[in-house]
Amino acid sequence: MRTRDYEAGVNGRESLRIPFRTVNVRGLELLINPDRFRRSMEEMARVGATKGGGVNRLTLTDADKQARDLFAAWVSDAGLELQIDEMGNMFARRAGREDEAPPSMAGSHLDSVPNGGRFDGSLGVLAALEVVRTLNDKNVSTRRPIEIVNWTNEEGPRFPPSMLGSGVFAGAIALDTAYEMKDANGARFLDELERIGYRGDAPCAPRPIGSYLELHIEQGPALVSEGVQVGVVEGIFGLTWLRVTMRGERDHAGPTPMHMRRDALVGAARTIAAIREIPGKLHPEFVATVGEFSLSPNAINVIPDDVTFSVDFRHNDPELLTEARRLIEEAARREAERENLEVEIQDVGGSTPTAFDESVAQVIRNVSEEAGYSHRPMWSAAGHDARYAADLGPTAMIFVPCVAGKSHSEEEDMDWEDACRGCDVLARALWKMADS
Ligand code: HGY
Ligand code: MN
Ligand code: MN
Repeated sequence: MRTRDYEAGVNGRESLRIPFRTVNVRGLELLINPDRFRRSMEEMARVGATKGGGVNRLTLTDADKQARDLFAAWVSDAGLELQIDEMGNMFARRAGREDEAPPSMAGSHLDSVPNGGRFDGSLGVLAALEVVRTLNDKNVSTRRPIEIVNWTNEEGPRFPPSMLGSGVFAGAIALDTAYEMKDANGARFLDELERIGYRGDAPCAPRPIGSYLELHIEQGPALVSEGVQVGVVEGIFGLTWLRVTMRGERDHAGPTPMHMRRDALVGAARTIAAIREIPGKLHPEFVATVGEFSLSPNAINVIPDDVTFSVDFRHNDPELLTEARRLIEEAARREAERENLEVEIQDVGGSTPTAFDESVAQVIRNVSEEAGYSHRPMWSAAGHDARYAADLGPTAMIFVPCVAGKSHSEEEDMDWEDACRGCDVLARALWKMADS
């Protein structure tokens, strides 16, 4: 893991070796305690740590359990009441003066993609924890209760679709559907949730929320390329996940003449090449990705007869998402016919584009101004649990830059100053929302 000595900038502490790119945070008037926040981020980054400086914490694995247990211990140390629901979503609650009022929520996720980054998700959960620790330090009460959330299975690669825990919580996905999901090895979601001991009793169902805030790295190049410190996220792209299977005929790679072949890999390859051209036909911000691919028998001298690949496509215009799906299906059927293959297109999940709440976005703008941080409006092309929280109450997100905009990779990195600034904006905004 790349580490650098932490400049003794905060409280004059001696150098501490941490895995973050560090910059002097002396110049920031922070509400939060940057040392304590960094230590928690650093300790969480060790859970499922990979040699390349990232984390491997697929949902409901032992590493996910370890992260949950660590978070639960910190929640208890902070004197919060921990509630775990039927999907394993974790809600750490700090009482409010009017404790019956719908809570002000803030959170994100502790699961990761395979060999992902150590900030994706963790930043939002641990920044929310740091805000509550700061309110405790300052003995500040809030009108509303505050709930920090660690959502189950935000990422999705093991048990698609992504944002599963928040999707069930918002009533968009049925609990039983989630429970019966199976991973590539046939393990069932419910069995894994019980195995790690996080199948809670609290109902995983819609309830009123006063507001929801999520701090996250941008995972894209806009903020870092423009030198802007805070992204005020006003909405989130819709995304659709499909799995396409093409079946042909297994045969010998030698004696089978080319005109007699039904090669599933050729049909899939031509379809994938066609998919790559679709975003350019629709919109500069339209994106499409083939991320999963499997074929059988995967033998050098056998014509492949069975190929499955995923398609992930996103935009903030629902009509373009519909058109993209039509074009993808058209390409798959065309190439299947050309190679005399069977083709099956399966829905794996998705979510619709959603505008966040303008009043919450305005609070983020105001507190960023107050603190003297530059900011700009933007939409998120990455999926986040805020998408489903927005169905239950006023929601918006705070983005901060990450190095080169890179994410879902062990190279994911950020300047410590940006992490602190994001946490500071979350503190100021959550404090306001919880007293509103
Ligand atoms: O896929 C996404 O955008 C999110 O990281 N789960
Ligand atoms: Mn994330
Ligand atoms: Mn992610």
